[in-house]
Amino acid sequence: MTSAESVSEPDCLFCKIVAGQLPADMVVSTDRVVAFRDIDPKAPVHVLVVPRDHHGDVSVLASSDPALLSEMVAVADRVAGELADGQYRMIFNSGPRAGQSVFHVHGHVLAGASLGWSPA
Ligand code: D5M
Repeated sequence: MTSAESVSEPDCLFCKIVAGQLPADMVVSTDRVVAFRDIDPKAPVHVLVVPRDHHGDVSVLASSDPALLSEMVAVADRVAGELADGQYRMIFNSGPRAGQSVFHVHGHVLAGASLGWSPA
């Protein structure tokens, strides 16, 4: 399946970014994954790693296409290597109480600083 044939949802914000219907500050693009800067950065480098295909959250993706989840981690590693010193935190918010607001799976890649540890 090519990127032009990605599985998408019509009302999904990230599907629209993947399709080029909305702008984004892209940093990496592969056959199955894109990475673009978060609009509300929480670290000097804050990039979202997003599969082109629509999956609601990380647990759905882990069940349906674990190889794609692995590709997302590889892209996160590439982003941190290209934009920072290779060290990073990757976060998946799964569910509204965990802070998920966009229901197209995405990993937050935070890098470029010493990171604190205070999610609450
Ligand atoms: O993360 C969703 C993230 O998506 C949140 O950090 C803001 C970011 N966001 C929302 N709209 C955009 C656009 N248009 N470009 C880039 N980043 C965006 P969650 O874990 O679901 O809360």
